[in-house]
Amino acid sequence: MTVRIGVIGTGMIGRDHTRRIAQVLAGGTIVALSDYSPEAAEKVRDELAPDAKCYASGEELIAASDVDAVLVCSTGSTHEAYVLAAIQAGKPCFCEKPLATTAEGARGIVDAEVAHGSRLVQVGFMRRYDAGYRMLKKVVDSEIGTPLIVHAAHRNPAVPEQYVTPMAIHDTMIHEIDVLRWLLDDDYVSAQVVFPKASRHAHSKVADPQIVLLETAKGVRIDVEIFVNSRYGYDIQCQVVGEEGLANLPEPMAVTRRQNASVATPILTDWKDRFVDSYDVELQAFIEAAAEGTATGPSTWDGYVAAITSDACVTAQGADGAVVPITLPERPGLYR
Ligand code: ISE
Repeated sequence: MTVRIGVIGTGMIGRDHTRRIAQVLAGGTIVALSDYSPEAAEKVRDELAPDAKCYASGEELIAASDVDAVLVCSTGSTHEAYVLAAIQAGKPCFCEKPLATTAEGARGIVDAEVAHGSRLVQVGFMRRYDAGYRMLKKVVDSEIGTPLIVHAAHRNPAVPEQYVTPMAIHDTMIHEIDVLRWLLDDDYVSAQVVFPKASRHAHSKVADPQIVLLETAKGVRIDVEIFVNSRYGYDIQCQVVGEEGLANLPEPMAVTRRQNASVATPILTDWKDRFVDSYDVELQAFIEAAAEGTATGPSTWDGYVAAITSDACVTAQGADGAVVPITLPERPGLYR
């Protein structure tokens, strides 16, 4: 079966996912597009999916009888309503992060999916599909003994003026929040944020860098450095310290040069390049599950837990170094 897919939001990531489905992946076809700017949707249709129909609203696209599954790639504040509408229509739905902009909103989606009775939603936490993180997880699961500590870093070269301190959590560290839970098969119980001396390259509305300290239910301590004006590149680091050894996230493949009395390995600068292959793998998984009328991978529950944890981290940013507890409600059977 070819899954007939509608894409809501044809900006950067929506356009890129349209290209993937139209040109790279198997089993899906783009039949519908919509964007708050109709011209933007038409442009993507003309370039990548000439047979797709453009809809005036996401709601109309979801309701269309020839749309089997939906990709929500619009601006974050609109995700919740579209995902709820897709569940209501019983259609598999891939939602870019965040699932909702508030934990309460994400909870509403959990409740709707539980009421539906089976999984329909995959959240776009693509790092779980990255070959490097998958290799790391294999080693953590079986070779270095019980994990004790994680040292992680998320560095961007620079961020625009609109990027403010809470975005370091909601927009940037949200990836570590999800992937480290998955890597350790654990949940967080507390968060604390400390601020080192600020970089002179950071503009006035973002405290940069920051160190987020998380503690898990199993007692693992995690430190994540978020440094969004690092200048030198886009650099994602993750080291797990276990009882029997250490494991490091592999570096992206790059050609090392020995020249002029030095050894040099280039570092990426654009975050869109760093996990480019994992976007292909996550969307192929979505298409395959959608063909069966279901969803796999990062769930609504994972999106909800990420929202609760993000809120605690943002509270911790304003708590002068205090430890903020994280309490999760009981996990519904659907997500066990
Ligand atoms: C962006 O939205 C991402 O998803 C990137 O992975 C992250 O590095 C960046 O800081 C975010 O703005």
